[in-house]
Amino acid sequence: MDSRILVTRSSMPSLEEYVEEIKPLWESHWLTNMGVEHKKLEAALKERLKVENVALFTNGHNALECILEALDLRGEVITTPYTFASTTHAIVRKSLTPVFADVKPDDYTIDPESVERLITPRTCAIVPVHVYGNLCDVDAIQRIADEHGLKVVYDAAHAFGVERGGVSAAAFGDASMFSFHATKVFNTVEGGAVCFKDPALYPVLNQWKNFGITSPEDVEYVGGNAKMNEFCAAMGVCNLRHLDGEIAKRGKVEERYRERLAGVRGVRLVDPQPGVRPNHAYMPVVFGDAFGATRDEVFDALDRAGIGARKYFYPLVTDYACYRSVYSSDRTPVAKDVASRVLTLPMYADLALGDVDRICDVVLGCAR
Ligand code: T4K
Repeated sequence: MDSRILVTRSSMPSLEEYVEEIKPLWESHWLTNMGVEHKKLEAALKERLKVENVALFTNGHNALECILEALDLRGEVITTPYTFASTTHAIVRKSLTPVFADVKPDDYTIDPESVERLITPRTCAIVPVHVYGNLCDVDAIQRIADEHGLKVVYDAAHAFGVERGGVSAAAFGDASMFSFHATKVFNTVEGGAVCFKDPALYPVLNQWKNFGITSPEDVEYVGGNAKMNEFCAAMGVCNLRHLDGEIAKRGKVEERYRERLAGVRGVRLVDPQPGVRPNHAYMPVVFGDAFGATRDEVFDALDRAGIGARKYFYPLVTDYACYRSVYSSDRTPVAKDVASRVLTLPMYADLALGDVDRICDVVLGCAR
C-alpha cells in the first residue's frame, strides 16, 4: 500500500450503507436512464441546495456543455484562464469564443472590472468560476450582466455546499454547474449537475443528455449521452447524508493549516470570505518572493517527503498547447503571477492533523 499523502482522497460512505442503497437494483434491473436513485438524488439536491431546478449528468464537464447549448448562446463568452481545462473546453466545444478576463489577487475569482472592459457587441455570456470554492463577486457580475443583457453561467465545480447568507452557490446567475467527481467535496464517483433559474430548460437538458429523444418516436435535438447511472446516483444519495460531517472535518484540517502557515513571511492564504459558509474544498497557498523558496522548490521538497501537492491551476489555460497560439497569458497578469506561485496542499476530510503538521514542517523547512 502506497503511504504517500495525495492532494485529496475521495469521501465514501460505509460499504454496508452503499450496498443497502443499491440492493433494490438487483430486483428492478433498472440500472440507468433516469431511474429511482436518479430521481431520489435530484430531489435531495433540490432540498440541499435550496433551488427549484436541478438536472443530473455523467460529469460536470458534460453538464457545462449542455447548459451552454441549452441557453442557445452565440458569440463571445468572458471567462477566466485560472481554472481547469474543462471550463474553456466546454465553451470552445460549443462553438463559442472564450475571452479571458483577469482574476482578483485576493481570492483568484474573475475580476468584474476586467470583465466589464472586455464586453463587446458580440459578448453573449459570462462564465465565472468559484475557484477552490471561493465565491465570485456575484453581485457585481450580475449587475454587469443585467446592464448588458448577458447570461451568467457559473462553473461551480468546486463550490458544492458553499453558501452566502443562507443562499447556496447554486442560486446565482442563470445557471451553475457542479462537478461530483471523486475528487470533490461531494462525489457521485463521476457525476455533475446543473442548477438553473428557468424551469423551461429542464426538458431541454433532459433530452440533450439522452440523444435529444423527446418520445419513443421523436428526436428533437442533436443531443448526446450524458445520463448519470443508478450506481453513481446511489453513491450521491449516501454521500449527501454525510456531507456536513465531511465539511466540518475539512474545516478542522484548514484550521490547522492556518495555525501553522498564516502570518509566515511570503506565504499568502485566501482570507475567509465575509458572510460565506465555506466548503474547504482546496488548500491553495501562494508563495511570494519573501518566502525565499519558489513554488517549484516547495513542490519538489514535498514530493521527496512523499506528499503529493498539486499546482492547481498551472499553467493557465491560455498557456495550454491548444490555446497558446491564439491567446496570451500576459493579458491576465494577476492570473499569470498566481499560477506561477500557487500550490494546493493536501485537503480531505480524513487527513490526520499530524499529517498536516508534517506537511507544514516540510513547507516551512523550505523558507530561507
Ligand atoms: N470545472 C472545474 C473548475 C473543475 O475543476 C473541473 C474538474 C471541471 C470543471 C470538470 O468537472 P468533471 O467533468 O471532472 O466532473 C481532477 C479531476 O479529475 C477533475 O474533476 C477536477 N476538476 C480537477 C481539478 O482535478 P486530476 O487529473 O488532477 O485528478 P487526479 O486523477 O490526478 O486525482 C487527484 C487526486 O485525487 C489523486 O492524487 C488522488 C485523489 N483521487 C483521485 C481519484 C481519481 C481519489 O482519492 N480518488 C479517485 O478516484 O483532475
